[in-house]
Parts: sequence; C-alpha cells; structure tokens
Amino acid sequence: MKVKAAVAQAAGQPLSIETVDLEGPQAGEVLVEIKATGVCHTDAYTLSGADPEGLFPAILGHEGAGVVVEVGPEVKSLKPGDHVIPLYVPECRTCEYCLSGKTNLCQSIRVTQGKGLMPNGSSRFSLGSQSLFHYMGTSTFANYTVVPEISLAKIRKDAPFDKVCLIGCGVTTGIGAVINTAKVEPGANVVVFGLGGIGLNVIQAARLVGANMIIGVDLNPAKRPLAEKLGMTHFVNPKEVEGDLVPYLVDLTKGGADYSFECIGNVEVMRQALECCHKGWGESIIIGVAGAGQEISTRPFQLVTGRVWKGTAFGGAKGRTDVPKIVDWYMDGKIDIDSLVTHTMPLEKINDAFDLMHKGESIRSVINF
Ligand code: NAD
Ligand code: DAO
Ligand code: ZN
Repeated sequence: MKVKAAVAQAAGQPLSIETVDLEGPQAGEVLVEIKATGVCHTDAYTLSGADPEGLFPAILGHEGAGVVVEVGPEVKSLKPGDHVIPLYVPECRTCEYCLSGKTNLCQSIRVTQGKGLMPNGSSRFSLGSQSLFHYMGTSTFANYTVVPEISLAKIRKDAPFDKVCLIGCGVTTGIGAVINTAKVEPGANVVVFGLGGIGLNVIQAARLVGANMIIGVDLNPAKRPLAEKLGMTHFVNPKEVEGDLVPYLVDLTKGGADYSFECIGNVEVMRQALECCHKGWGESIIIGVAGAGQEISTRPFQLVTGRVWKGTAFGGAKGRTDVPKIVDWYMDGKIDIDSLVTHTMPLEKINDAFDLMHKGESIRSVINF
C-alpha cells in the first residue's frame, strides 16, 4: 500500500515527506495506522549522525499511538480495531531476559531491530527501488507502519492518541526511572538534571511517590514554570551558581541527593549527578544518551563510599504489561501529559518540530495524522 512518511535520507539532512510503499504484515507482524506521534530528542540524536546504530535511509519515530488495521499469520494477542502503542523495547515474555525478572531488555528481536529490519531480516518500507530501514522497530513517522506483535502494547480505546503517544517514550522513561529503577521512596530528596520531556516526567513521578525536595537543574530558565507545575520544589540554573555546582547541591540537600537523574546525555553532567549524591547511599540514574564514543568518569572513591551509578532504558518498563497501566494513570488524572504537549502539527511540518526542540522552545511536539 502507499503511505505518507517522513523519510530520513541521510544524517544531518531535514526529513523529506514522501509517498512510500509499505508491504503487508508477515508472520508475527501487525499493520498499524499511526494516529499521532511525538518527536523525541532521540530521533534528533539519530538524525544528527551521532547515533552509532543510526541507519539511512530510514523512517524514524518511536513515540506513537494508533489502531491495528491487519494482523499477519500467527498473531494471537491483537486484532483489527485494537488501539496500540508501539514499543521500542519489545516484551516477548519467553526469552531469557524477559523470564529473568531482572530486566525489561527483551532480546528476542534485538539483532534485527538494531539492523533496521523486521524479525525475519527484511524491510516492509521502500521508496521506488530503494529499501528503507525501520527505526527502533517502530517507525512512527508514517501514517501506517508494520510492527512486530511483541512490540505493541494494547491500550484502552477511550484514550486520546495525541496525548498517550508520549507514553511510548518520554512519559514511561521518566516515570519508570523513578518507580522501577530508582524505587524512590516518600520523603527522599531528588535532583533532576535536564527539564525536557524526560526530566519533567521524572519530576512528576517524584511528586507522585511523595518525594520531599525535588530539585530541577537546567541552563534554560524557560523550563522553570512547567517544572514547578509538575512538582519541582527548587530550581537551580548552573549559570547562576557561584562556585561549583556539586557542593552547592550537596549543601541545598543537607548532605546530598538520595536520588539524582541525568536527563540530558552530557557526560560531564553525569559526573555531577553522581557526585551530588549522598555519601553512603545516594543513587544516580543515567537516562540521557551520550554521543558515540563518549565516556563517563569519576573518582572510584565516590563508589567506595556508597554512591551508586545506574542506568535505565524505557524506565525499566515491560511495555506490554506496564504501558496499559500508565495509560490508565493518565485517564484517571494521576499524571499530566497534556502540559507536555507544547506544539501540534501535521506530518508536513515535522522539520519544525526538530527546530523547536533545538531552540529549546518545545517540550514535545506531537504530529497528528
Ligand atoms: P530535551 O532536549 O527535551 O531536554 C534536555 C534538557 O536539558 C533541556 O531542557 C536543556 O535545556 C537541558 N540541558 C542541556 N544541557 C544542560 C546542562 N549542561 N546542564 C543543565 N541542563 C542542560 O531532551 P529529552 O527528550 O528530555 O531527552 C533527554 C535525554 O534522554 C536525551 O539524551 C535522550 O536521548 C534521552 N532518552 C533516553 C531514554 C532512555 O530510555 N534511557 C529514553 C528517551 C530519551
Ligand atoms: O537491548 O541492547 C538493548 C537495547 C535496547 C534499547 C534501549 C534504548 C534506550 C535508550 C534509547 C532511547 C530511546 C528513545
Ligand atoms: Zn523477551
């Protein structure tokens, strides 16, 4: 079938709006009509060429929501008409990783997903004679896409696509980092570095679990009002701090953060996030994705004296199990997604979404199909 898509032809180039060919779903695959998709910093990271796994030409996008149109042979858990959120971390429930109970990093289709292909090693998208790569198993910058069954979370039908699409990445990543990875407890002091789509969700989850101080750190003061609305109790702009940021944060928290979260992808900030943690028990969670080849460093004595460094992907969430619950939290008014959608636009304007992100003017732009 012919579908409308934003194609990333090469690193560093704007996306081009094209009519591309999409083959129907094969065994274990599902054809989804994408109704809305967010534009995340990670799409920009891949488009920039900094992503070592980035492949071109490709159809990017990993923060979508839509409706099942057709299922391929052997698909059992979904049927046409079901509402779904595509998952860049699948949940097969049968691989060693899924069964371990220790991680959300299902590995059953990791190799082919990383190669931009469906699990049987081929692509469903093409433009003329040119095959196009899938992206993160989702490729939501198209009005129709094919996704493996194990990479789709079935959600309730009354949830608005143009809001719950953000549960496909930013919302779940930030909230899951607090609840699943750090397991922040009531009364904890939390420092959040970076108040974009991820950091703001860390903040609202910290409030949800009853954190005490929720300190947001960002170079852009325009991020302050929304962060305060979502639960930030203190704002720190590193440019306005006299002296080093780490001792300033240790003083502010009277000994250091119980939990810190790096939501930027900056390796210097990752070090600050670890070192502002409380001696003996403070835990720092890396969420941001750093550029290819970059490395983190600290003095090992920071770890010897009890600080803990952790990382998290998709907030440690098992998508098919946890995403429908997060949709319920939104529908029950427990979490705010509406405030995070700062801009909406049609697919034709998707390059504006990247410009707004780079200028620091958006939290999330949502493309409505
Ligand atoms: P964003 O660009 O919307 O937000 C980043 C924020 O950091 C901005 O507000 C910016 O002003 C601030 N900032 C930049 N440099 C800073 C500095 N030196 N000190 C303080 N603040 C600074 O990005 P986002 O969409 O929120 O994503 C954040 C990061 O999380 C990205 O690296 C993204 O790739 C990553 N990410 C990770 C996962 C995961 O599963 N681990 C999932 C999604 C996104
Ligand atoms: O299993 O090896 C693996 C990788 C799983 C994908 C994790 C990606 C998380 C970070 C990228 C942010 C995506 C928006
Ligand atoms: Zn698995």
